[in-house]
Amino acid sequence: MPFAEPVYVTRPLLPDIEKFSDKLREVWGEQRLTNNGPQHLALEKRLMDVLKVPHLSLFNNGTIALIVACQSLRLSGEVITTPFTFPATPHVLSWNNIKPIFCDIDPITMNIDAEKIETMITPQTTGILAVHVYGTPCDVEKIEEVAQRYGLRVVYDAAHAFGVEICGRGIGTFGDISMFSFHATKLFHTAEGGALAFNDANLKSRVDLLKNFGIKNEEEVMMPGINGKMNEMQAALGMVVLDYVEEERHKRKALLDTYRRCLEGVEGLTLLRDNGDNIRSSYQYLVVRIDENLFGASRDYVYREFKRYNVYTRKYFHPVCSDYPCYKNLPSASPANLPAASSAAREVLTLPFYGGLTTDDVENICGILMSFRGRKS
Ligand code: T4K
Repeated sequence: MPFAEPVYVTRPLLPDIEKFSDKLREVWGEQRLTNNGPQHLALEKRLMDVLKVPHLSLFNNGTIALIVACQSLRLSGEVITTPFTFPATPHVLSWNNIKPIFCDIDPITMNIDAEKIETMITPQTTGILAVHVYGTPCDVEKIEEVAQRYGLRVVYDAAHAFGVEICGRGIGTFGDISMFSFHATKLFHTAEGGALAFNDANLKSRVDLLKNFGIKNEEEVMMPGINGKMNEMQAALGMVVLDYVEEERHKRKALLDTYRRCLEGVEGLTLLRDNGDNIRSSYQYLVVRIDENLFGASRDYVYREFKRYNVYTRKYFHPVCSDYPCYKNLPSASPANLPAASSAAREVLTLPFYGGLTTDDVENICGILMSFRGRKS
């Protein structure tokens, strides 16, 4: 039976509207709508605690934050990155006049293959832009080792990794800078928004100048900055949403357990690996890989047929960025160079995953998926 109402891949975490109204009243009272107002300052402070990072700067979205991260580290020439990500990742390099060099991914974690990074380094390489895809941490130790040996900067796109910790250490403390996205579709959100986190205290003033046109004071403009500021309505929403994040994490954990109970062990289906007790999860996406030969139905068939049941899954991340017209002619974009990324992009499907779903909903979704078995493409 199709669902009566559409079931999407995600739905934003919406707090009690009265609580948000109360916060908006505070904003109205201050008559301060943007440019480092009290909500902005309060959220910045709270997020440093929650994410366990020593320094943090809020932004109007994650993409602008990542553009500023590259600027603030003065990246140039070539930067090694992954093709298996959202378009924003390589695009921020292009917007900084940097050539993305695509490195293949690890077939299990689907993150950049840290063992291969070294083979892509040239005299033009200035940095590594790695993504904690679906919130699974990259091989941060190996990446740091290679970066140190070659004097490269490391930026992590942690768009999916809100609240992730490795042995109790905040994921935003690895590398030179990490970017978090606070888009509506993320576990924690400010409708649109993002942040940069870093360990180096000296970066704070440079990042904050770059996101405010380079303005130091009324007399001095220090550099060609951009407008990357988060406004007070976004920050106020974030202050309220933050109160609901732990509850949402628990709900998602229960849904994940149901997905595992229903789908683990099914031939041809592989759920994203459980990262074990040392890794705190972001519970951001529920991803399954579909092996067409073993499951007897292709990922594209499953994606299409789900719609007939009012279930709207997503193929994050197909197509791979190296196939976009703007990148496909780069030598590193050749599919022969990227076999693991190409096969992941053919097989992955992101299933509905958000606290508003019930156990019954998830059991129904899994039942529908199982009914596609053996139906080929
Ligand atoms: N790096 C990585 C690795 C990223 O994944 C992203 C963003 C970025 C960088 C850039 O960060 P931001 O600049 O966005 O902060 C969505 C998000 O828009 C995007 O933020 C996210 N990654 C990406 C993975 O997913 P779309 O184009 O798939 O979104 P959309 O509008 O199709 O939404 C997906 C589903 O969510 C809809 O079918 C219904 C539901 N939805 C969505 C919105 C916006 C709602 O129920 N309510 C909503 O308000 O990109």
